[in-house]
Amino acid sequence: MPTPSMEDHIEQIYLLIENKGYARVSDIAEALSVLPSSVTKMVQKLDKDGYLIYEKYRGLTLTPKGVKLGKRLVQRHELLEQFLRLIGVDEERIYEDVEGIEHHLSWNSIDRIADLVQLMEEQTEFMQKLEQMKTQHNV
Ligand SMILES: [Mn+2]
Repeated sequence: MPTPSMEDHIEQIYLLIENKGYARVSDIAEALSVLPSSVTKMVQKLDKDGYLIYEKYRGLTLTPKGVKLGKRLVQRHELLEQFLRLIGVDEERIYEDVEGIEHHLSWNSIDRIADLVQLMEEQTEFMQKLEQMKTQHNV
C-alpha cells in the first residue's frame, strides 16, 4: 500500500506528464512545496517499488503500474472536489480540503461517494433544498 506521501508524488508526476509531457524533480518539488532532495529520495523509492523508472539525467517515466495508480489518484481527487462543490463547500476551501481527506478514505468509500455524486446530479429538487439550507445558515 502506498503511503500518503507516495500517493501525492505519483499524483503530481501523473499530472505533470499529462500537462507538460514530462516531470522534473524540480517541478514535482514545487508542486508539492517540498525540497528537491526529498523528491529525489521518494522518486528512488517509487522506482524500487515499480511505479516509475528514474534515470538521473534522463528524467523519469511512469511504469504501467504507475500510470494506473496515477490515473486513479487524479480521478479520486477530481471526484472529491466535485462532491464538495455539490454539497456547497466554498470554492476557496475545496482544494485544501480534498488534499486533507483524499488519502484517508478507502476505495469502498470513494465508490459510494461516486454513486452519491451521480445520484445528486439527477435530483434537482434535493439539490435545491440543500442549497436553501446553506443559504439559511449563512444569513
Ligand atoms: Mn490531490
